[in-house]
Amino acid sequence: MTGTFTVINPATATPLAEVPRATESEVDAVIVRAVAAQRGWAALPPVARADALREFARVVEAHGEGLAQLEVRNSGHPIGSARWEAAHVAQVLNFYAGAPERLSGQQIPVAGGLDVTFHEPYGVVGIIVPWNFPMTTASWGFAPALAAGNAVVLKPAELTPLTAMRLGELALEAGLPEGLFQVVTGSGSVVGQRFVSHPDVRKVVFTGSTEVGTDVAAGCARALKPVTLELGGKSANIVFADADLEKAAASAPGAVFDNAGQDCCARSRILVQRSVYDRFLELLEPAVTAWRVGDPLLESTEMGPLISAAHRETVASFLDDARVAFRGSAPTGDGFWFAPTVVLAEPADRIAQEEVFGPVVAVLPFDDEADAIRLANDTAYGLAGSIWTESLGRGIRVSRGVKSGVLSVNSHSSVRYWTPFGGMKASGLGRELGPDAAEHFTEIKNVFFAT
Ligand code: TAP
Repeated sequence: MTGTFTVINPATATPLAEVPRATESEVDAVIVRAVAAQRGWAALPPVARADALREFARVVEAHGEGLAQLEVRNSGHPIGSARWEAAHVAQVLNFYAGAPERLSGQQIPVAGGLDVTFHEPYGVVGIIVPWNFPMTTASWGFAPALAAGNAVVLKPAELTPLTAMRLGELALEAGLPEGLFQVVTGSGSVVGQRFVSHPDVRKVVFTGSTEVGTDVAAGCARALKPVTLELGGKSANIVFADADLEKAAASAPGAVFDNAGQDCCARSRILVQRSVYDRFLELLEPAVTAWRVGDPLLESTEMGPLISAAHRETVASFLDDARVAFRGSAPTGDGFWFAPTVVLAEPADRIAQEEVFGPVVAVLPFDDEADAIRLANDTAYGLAGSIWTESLGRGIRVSRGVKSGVLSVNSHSSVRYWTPFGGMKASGLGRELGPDAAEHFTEIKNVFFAT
């Protein structure tokens, strides 16, 4: 190790842990162990891999409270959210524990013999995750990858490595073979880049910013390895005049301020039909000012701090030339606090185009359905979005017109482990979760048997 780095509690701005910073040769040693472990894992009967993943899920569930408490301290997530995240990891593992026995190929009619396809694991899969949802984003990669017979090397973000490290320990406690699921802490430019360049890492899953994701994809292209990218977003929450306005306004803060806006699916643009624009803002204001920001260990807290002092500065920079309509409140004192903020914007404004990744939402008016779709699509991103209308036909038309990977009508839900998740345009490449995710961690081999 070339040393360690310090992990900070963002709610108190105090040091929490010292974590090893892996060197490139240490990453290479980890990959050698992964290659060895993968051979034995892939050779197991499918039912044995399924049982092992169910046991991993059981152990994660049994340690759910500990994982949640750790996430609160490392990421500043409110305890209720952190408990949901820990439970979600166990659910994702359980869901993909059903996959090893379902990864069947095809028998294809051919002349003169028998043609069969096999779904074969890539080998070692490298997973690189960001700091905003450290546990869940990791599980979306490692659960289906392991189910499909791969070994996994996981690099958590330097800001939030603690729950990933704990999951690595729990995998061993659950009896997964040594080397099958390894967590490597260190910098993106060393550990992440080595996953991209190492010939024995045969697939990469990257969740993070569009900027770094583009570099990772270019590196994977050079190494001729597949990559899944889950990147940034600037999702629209579209409110039509015929919507249940009370419900739309009451739910809008949660759709953007959840996890302090550090959410790739944050509905950070609210597009409101002009005829109800003033009324909607009147309804939104009390919902925003009532948003409870504070100690993430309190059950009543809805929003914790931002992840770091540097990130708080970046978020604040978006307000320099913005028209602030109203703000909620946040603690003063230690911790990287930022009050929920509502800004009135024009389509070309920076705040309406770029991902803030903080608790700031831009509100923009639109005229009609076509205008709403045009504005919703008027950013580089295409991850998520919501449509509020009482008209079924409008809900169908607009959801088909908006170029985003995950949309919901009269709700803000984006994530269910059994439905596909991922972005269009600058928001990503490929899909995670859903019924097909384990297949995405296999290569198809076709074998012809002459008879
Ligand atoms: P990034 O700065 O892109 O970092 C993401 C991960 O990549 C971290 O582990 C980072 O390591 C690593 N990394 C940095 N440079 C690298 C390099 N050159 N090669 C390989 N890996 C490298 O993103 P972030 O700031 O942590 O996360 C915020 C972004 O993630 C937002 O844009 C957000 O929208 C996006 N996000 C998307 C989703 C989905 S599912 N679409 C989910 C969550 C977040 P270090 O820790 O060392 O920097």
